Amino acid sequence: MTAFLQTAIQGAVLLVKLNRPDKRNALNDELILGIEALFSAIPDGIRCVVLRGEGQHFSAGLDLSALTERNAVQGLHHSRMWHRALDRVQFGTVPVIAVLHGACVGGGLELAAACHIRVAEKSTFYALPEGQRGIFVGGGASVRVPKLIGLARMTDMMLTGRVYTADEGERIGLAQYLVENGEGLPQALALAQTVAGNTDMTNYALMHILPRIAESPQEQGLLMESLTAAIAQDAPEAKARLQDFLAGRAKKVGE
Ligand code: 1HE
Repeated sequence: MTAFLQTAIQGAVLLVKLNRPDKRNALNDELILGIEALFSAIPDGIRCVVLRGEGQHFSAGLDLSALTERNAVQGLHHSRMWHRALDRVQFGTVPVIAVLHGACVGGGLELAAACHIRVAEKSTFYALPEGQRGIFVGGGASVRVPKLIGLARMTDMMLTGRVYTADEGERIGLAQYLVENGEGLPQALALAQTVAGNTDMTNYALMHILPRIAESPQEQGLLMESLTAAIAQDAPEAKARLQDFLAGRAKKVGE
């Protein structure tokens, strides 16, 4: 595996760190291919991933140094490589929680948007500088970012270079959690414990079925929902959890 990615296992959680701090975790091909390989082969026993960045920033996005050498067709293949890699993050085998701090810009935001939960520390800032650099997003932002914040906000970010602060980012939907600096990892690990404790079917449905339902016409979406609900409730572990609640052994909502 590339030295630009560091991994550690903590129980059922795989900790993954972007490890290129001298370049602000700029994402070169080695890193993107490393992400694709890692998320294609999550070890057995891992039930959740926590992804973060070494140094002062989550990621400065695409490594711009390689960009000047590519022609159009090479650029097309490069963008498709990013799509493959970030699809492995979004549609892999386990949910992924990103811990954001400092810059979460360009391709860094594209990577974060492929994760299932984003925990942002107060130092986080978000931007899509592609517009100002004369290029276009190529790592999936045009599909994933409008789903988080809406088309109008993404258009504004790219037309004007607008930078959103951590507080604003949480308000508009770039992150689901906002925490003090240094609290991102503990918060993500606590969430990861909960996620890891879900049934396999629940996590699979949330990662793979819900996004497809959300993009379906109503009739197909509702049918897929019913099928998913029927399969989920049929599982013995689901029945056991319901019995636990009825017998007063399970937590109430909010406990
Ligand atoms: C880089 C990159 C990079 C830093 N590619 N080398 N992304 C951007 O347009 C963001 C560009 N980066 C920045 O605006 C700033 O670096 C930060 C705000 C993220 C951080 O600032 P700072 O002061 O902490 O660091 P720095 O001094 O700017 O950078 C430190 C080193 O990292 C420096 O190299 P050095 O050899 O002079 O030490 C920088 O050149 C290098 N560096 N960011 C290459 N991005 C799939 S399509 C996605 C398209 C995009 O992502 S476009 C957006 C790219």
